Amino acid sequence: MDFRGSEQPAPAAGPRSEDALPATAAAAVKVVIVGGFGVGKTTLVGSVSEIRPLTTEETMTQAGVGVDDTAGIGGKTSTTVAMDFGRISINEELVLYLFGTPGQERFWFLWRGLFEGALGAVVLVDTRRLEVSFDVIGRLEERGVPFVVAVNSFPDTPGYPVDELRAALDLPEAVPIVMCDARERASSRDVLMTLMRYLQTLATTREAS
Ligand SMILES: Nc1nc2c(ncn2[C@@H]2O[C@H](COP(=O)(O)OP(=O)(O)OP(=O)(O)O)[C@@H](O)[C@H]2O)c(=O)[nH]1
Ligand SMILES: [Mg+2]
Repeated sequence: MDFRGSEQPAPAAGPRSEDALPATAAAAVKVVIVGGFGVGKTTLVGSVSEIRPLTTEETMTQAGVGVDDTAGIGGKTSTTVAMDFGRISINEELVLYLFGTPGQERFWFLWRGLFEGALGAVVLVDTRRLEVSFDVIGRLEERGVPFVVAVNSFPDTPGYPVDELRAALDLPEAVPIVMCDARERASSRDVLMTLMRYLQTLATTREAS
């Protein structure tokens, strides 16, 4: 028998202290991170999650040529084929569960499940390719899921006045638009805080009426 290559499997990683849910956690909210292909959804979930994020990245291959629109996202080598998952505690009591959606249209059939029970969404936008966000926003509006828009800044992202962006995306005045760098934990956290404040405002308005 040839034992070459029969390395012992690495011992299963034990539970990590940061994976444990804080004992004080009293409420959990499901949030989805949506947006077109390659706008930085996986990056945002990964930067902000306090647990090791679950990702379902697959290497992009020749098979995707002509199917996946990679114009404007040169250098990207992998893509989400099912979902991203992460978790962040906003305070001692409130925990957000983050679900990143796949950006490529051929995987959008998965959205239905990912949206179930979601209280709100973050739409990540790349201003160099605004058109990939139109359908995404339309689908959220159809489903009645409240959302905020986060503009992910890439090095050659042209400046885009917020008013023009709101007009281009046809967004109501009330929908918050924030700038972010999805690679930065603090910035990604700010986006989620904006969403939580917006949901709170909507709930208060609903109660008052
Ligand atoms: N400069 C810069 N690069 C970023 C930023 N966010 C993401 N990237 C890079 O852009 C590429 C796309 O990021 P992903 O997070 O995979 O995008 P995605 O939206 O999850 O992509 P799909 O799941 O394929 O739709 C990666 O190579 C990231 O390193 C950012 O804020 N700034
Ligand atoms: Mg992704």
